[in-house]
Amino acid sequence: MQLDKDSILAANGSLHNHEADFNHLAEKLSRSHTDVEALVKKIADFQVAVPSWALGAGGTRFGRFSFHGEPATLEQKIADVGILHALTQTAGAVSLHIPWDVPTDYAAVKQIADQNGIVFDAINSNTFQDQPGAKLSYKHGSLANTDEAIRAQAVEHNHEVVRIGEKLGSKSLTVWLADGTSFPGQRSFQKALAQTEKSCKEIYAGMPDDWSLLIEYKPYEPNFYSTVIMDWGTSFMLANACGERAYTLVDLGHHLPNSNIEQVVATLMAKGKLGGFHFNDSKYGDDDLTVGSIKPYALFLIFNELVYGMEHNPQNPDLAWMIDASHNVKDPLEDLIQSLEAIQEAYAKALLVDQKALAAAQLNHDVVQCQEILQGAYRTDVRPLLERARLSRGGALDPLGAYRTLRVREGLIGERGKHTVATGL
Ligand code: LRH
Ligand code: MN
Repeated sequence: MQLDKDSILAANGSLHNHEADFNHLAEKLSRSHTDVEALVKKIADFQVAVPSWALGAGGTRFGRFSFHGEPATLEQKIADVGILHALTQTAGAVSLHIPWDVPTDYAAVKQIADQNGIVFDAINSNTFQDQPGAKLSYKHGSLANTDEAIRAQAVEHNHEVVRIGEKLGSKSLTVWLADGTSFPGQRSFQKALAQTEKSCKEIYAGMPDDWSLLIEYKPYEPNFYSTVIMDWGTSFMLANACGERAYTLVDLGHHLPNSNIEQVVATLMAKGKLGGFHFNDSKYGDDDLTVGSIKPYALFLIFNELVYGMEHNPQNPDLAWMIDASHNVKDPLEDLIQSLEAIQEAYAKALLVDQKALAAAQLNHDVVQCQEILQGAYRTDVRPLLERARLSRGGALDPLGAYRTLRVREGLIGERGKHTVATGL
C-alpha cells in the first residue's frame, strides 16, 4: 500500500483555517523578529527514524493483543514507514533491528525504501535474545559474559550487523546491552565492566572508518539488580574508551524517576559525545509510551538544550533522531503519527526560545524572567507551523485525520489479512 500525494491533497480539503491560523501566528512571531519561513524550513528538514520493531502490536509478559494488518516482511515494514512519511513528511528514515529484520532481497528492500524516500539510520544489534541454532547462550550475558567464547560470539554478531547495515547505507551501529544481574553477588561489577569495555573496543575496531558506534544505557530490565551499562556516565566512559566515533545514545525511558534528562543531554553535548536519541515517554519504567503523552514539558526542556547545543557545540556530531516505542493498545501507525507530531512540536517550541534574552536573564540572575522566556515559547501553539512544514512537502494537514479518512488500516488488513504478525518486541 502506498499513499499518493493526490489522495493526501484530497484528504486535506480546504486550507482556509490553516491559512488563518498560520497568518495569525506568523504575525505574532514577526513581532519578535522571528524568521517564520526559516523556522518552517528547519521543522520540515527535521527527519526522525521509525523503529522497524514497532510497526506491529507490542506486548508485555502479561500478554500481547494483535493488531490486524501488521507488516509480515521487511518490505512491508518499509512500506508502512513510507505511509507515515507520506502523511507526516518527517519520518524519512528507518532503524532496523537484527536479526528481526535481516533482508532476504537487498535490492528489493532498497528499491522500496527509495520509492518511499526512506533512508536507513542506525542499525541495532541484539545480544539480549538467543537466536535459533545459536551455539552459545546469552542467558548470563553477552559482551560482559565471563565466558570468552560467548563474548566473541556477541562481538562477531555486531560485526555481522555492521556488514548488513553497510549494504543498506546505514552509517551507525546501536548497541544496547541487557547484560547485568538480578541478585547481589551474582557478578563482579568491575570484571563485567572491564569485559564490556574490551568487547566494545573490538566492535569499534571492526567498524568502517565512517561509521559511528552508539552506546545505549539502561538502569534495569531485563535484569533487576544491576545493568552493566546502567547510566549515561558508564556509556560516556565506554564511548571515550572506544574512540572519537563512539557516542552515547539517550533512550528517554532509560532513566530512574525524576532524572534530569535535559542536564544529561547538555552535559553530553558539551563533551561532544551525544550520538542520538530513542524518543518515547513513560510514567514509571521503560514504558515505551507515545512521545509527549506523559511529560511533554520535559521533552520541550530536552529540545531546548538540543537547540542550544546544535547552535553552540560544533564538537558534537549530527544527532540520530529515532523513536523507540511499543504499542500495546493503539494502532501502531496512529501511535507513531502522534509521536512524530510531539517531537516536531517540542522542536518547534524550542526554536522559539529567545536564547539571547535567556542568556541575559541568566547573567542577571533574573530567575523569574528565565522561566517566563522558556514558558513563553512552550505556551505558543506551534501546530500551524507544523502544518505548513508538512504542506510544503506535500504531506497531510492532519496526518491522523487523513490516516482515518483514507481508511489506511482497513486497506492494510485488506492486503495482508488479520493474522500477520510483525517481528520485534
Ligand atoms: C531496550 C531498547 C533498545 C532496543 C530495544 C528494542 O529497552 O530500548 O533500544 O534494542 O529496546
Ligand atoms: Mn531504546
